[in-house]
Amino acid sequence: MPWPSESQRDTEVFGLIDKERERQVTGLQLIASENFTSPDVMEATGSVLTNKYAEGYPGKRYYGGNAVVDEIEAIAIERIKQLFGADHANVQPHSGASANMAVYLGLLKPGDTVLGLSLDHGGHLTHGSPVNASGILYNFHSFRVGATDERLDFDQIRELAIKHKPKMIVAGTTSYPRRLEPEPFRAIADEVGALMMFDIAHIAGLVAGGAHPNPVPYADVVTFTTHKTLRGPRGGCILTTAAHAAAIDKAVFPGSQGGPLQHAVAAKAVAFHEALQPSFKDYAQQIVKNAAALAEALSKQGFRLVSGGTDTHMMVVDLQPFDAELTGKESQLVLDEAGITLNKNNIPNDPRSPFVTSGVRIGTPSVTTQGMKEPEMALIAEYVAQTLRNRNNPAVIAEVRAKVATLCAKFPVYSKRV
Ligand code: DSN
Repeated sequence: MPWPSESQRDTEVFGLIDKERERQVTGLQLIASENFTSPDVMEATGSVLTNKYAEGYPGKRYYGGNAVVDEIEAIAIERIKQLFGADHANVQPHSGASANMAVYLGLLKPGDTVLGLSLDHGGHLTHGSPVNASGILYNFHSFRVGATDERLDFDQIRELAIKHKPKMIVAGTTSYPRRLEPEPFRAIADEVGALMMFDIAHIAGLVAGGAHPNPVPYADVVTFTTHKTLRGPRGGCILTTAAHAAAIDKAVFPGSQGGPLQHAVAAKAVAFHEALQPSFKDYAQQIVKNAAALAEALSKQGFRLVSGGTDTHMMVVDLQPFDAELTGKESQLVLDEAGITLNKNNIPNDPRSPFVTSGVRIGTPSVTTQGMKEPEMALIAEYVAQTLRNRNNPAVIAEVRAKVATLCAKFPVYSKRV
């Protein structure tokens, strides 16, 4: 039987995809965990590889017909090992959360003690949140950022490690704007005999581009997503030392996943190729320069930056000094109307709930992919402030929406239809 004819095409969903493309390219995409993949990455994602089942690993599959898929997966593995200087790579995790859960499954026993950064201080759900399987299955204890400088406090982490004797220390963040030095984590892990896992989901592209220290030489395991600063398809990846390679592979398949998404694996390989090009270094550096420029411009507009600024691709903005009544929730909604997309985010010790929040998180990976630089960051800060100051004035919001569309038109994302 053939597929439905052209006249029966699902115009409803394809119409919505067109609408979403329009939204993405006519507005400012400032969600710190998003990016624009290249047309090549998208082509691989939408390829015939979506048809193939390939449980197992290159050279050891449970189905036939995997000669080509084996080559593709082997290329992805070699490229990511080269990019980060890793002993071993598993490119099959469907997401960052799947990657993290596979690491816990492979290296811990249920009930084992783990130390990680609290979600409301910039950690991740899979770093032991009580509502996540990590917090349900393992005995997580959380560290928090310092009360005054809002930075990681290694004295506190060391004290907690000595007190709780964790089997593993999880380093890594989703809304922490500062550099994550791997050495102090390694020193504490060694002191208490813990494994060290580094979740670099947010900063993988910065690490690959030399704009952030590489934790691979220090950590037992490094996990990340491929779709954030690394600019690949949605998905996850695990790098390990040779000592943990077999345990991690077994924990991904058959431990926690079935058939790998080989279209995503191929798209990862393409993204890794792109990240190996010299131009990716310029991209990573410019993301950081743009974030610094945006943070400075926002602070001139009266916002407070959590920890005083940023060393990475992102910043967390405390809205309270700008307007004590303004919440992250309302900011996200009204900025969306102005074509500026970001997400509400708790600030450390936030008096408001995660559904309301007193802050927003802003990132520069997408606008940097578009080619925007420091002068555009000053404009973005102006548009954000203008919208929020006039949040009850639809005419001003419409005016900003038009200015945002004009700015985005000067930096077209895709020159060919994707
Ligand atoms: N959703 C990701 C983020 O926005 O940081 C974390 O999983």
